[in-house]
Amino acid sequence: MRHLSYTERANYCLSPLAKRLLQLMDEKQTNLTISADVTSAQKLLELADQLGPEICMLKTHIDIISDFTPDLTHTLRKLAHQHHFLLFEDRKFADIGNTVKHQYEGGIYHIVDWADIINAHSLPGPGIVQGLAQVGRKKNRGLVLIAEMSSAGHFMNVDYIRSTLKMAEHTSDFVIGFITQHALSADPHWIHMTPGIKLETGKDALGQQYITPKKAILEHGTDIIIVGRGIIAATDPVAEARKYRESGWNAYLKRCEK
Ligand code: 5BU
Repeated sequence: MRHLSYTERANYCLSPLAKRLLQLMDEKQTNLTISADVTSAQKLLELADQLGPEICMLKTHIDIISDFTPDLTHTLRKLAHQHHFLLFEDRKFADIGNTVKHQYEGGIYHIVDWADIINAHSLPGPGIVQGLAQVGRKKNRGLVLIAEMSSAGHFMNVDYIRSTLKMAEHTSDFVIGFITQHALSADPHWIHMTPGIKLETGKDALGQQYITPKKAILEHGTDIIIVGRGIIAATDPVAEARKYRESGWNAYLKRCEK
């Protein structure tokens, strides 16, 4: 069977946000997400502005910013609108439903007000999805469940991954897909996102493991490549982002031909 394009798959999505993301990738011809892991607000905004035209999503760790003010997330939203990308806060919620509701909505960061997408561990069971959905659904947000991490020695075995997919299956109007190293399902509405990406395979000193964009998309069947240091630590991040973009996009085009 021929692999469907992102746009064709958008028709199968119950979540309007998932639909938008899939369409946006084809319109903009990019399946690249930048992981903007910097600690200064100004640096984050600079990256968002410079790399905005190349990406489908900008992934943040808002709690590593040392000079956070609400103005930062307002400006990030403006840039997201201007350059047509979505904001993904890599918060990795991992608590009971009632607690994650507060963490998502309140505190200093008010994540639900600016992040289109958040992620969570499936470990606590379905209550975590229900809690986040109570906050995020009414704002048309989307949740990505972490099925399989990129780090060496993680405990996410085949049963865990399978259970994560099963847990998501009842709530696909809010859960839009997975963080994973391999596609979990052939259902066209699920979006598979892969961190631990570099143009050359390898690892860092703290257990991160890298595969190439081509391997993730063509061999492992995932949809979105998430790249941090491969781009932001380069001397010319824009030129480097274009290389990753091209590599990820060509792999997707090749997959569509199969
Ligand atoms: P890197 O610089 O490309 O290694 O950054 C990867 C980013 O993706 C970083 O923000 C991590 O927190 C994030 N990440 C990951 O690397 N692996 C995972 O399994 C998950 C998130 Br979930």
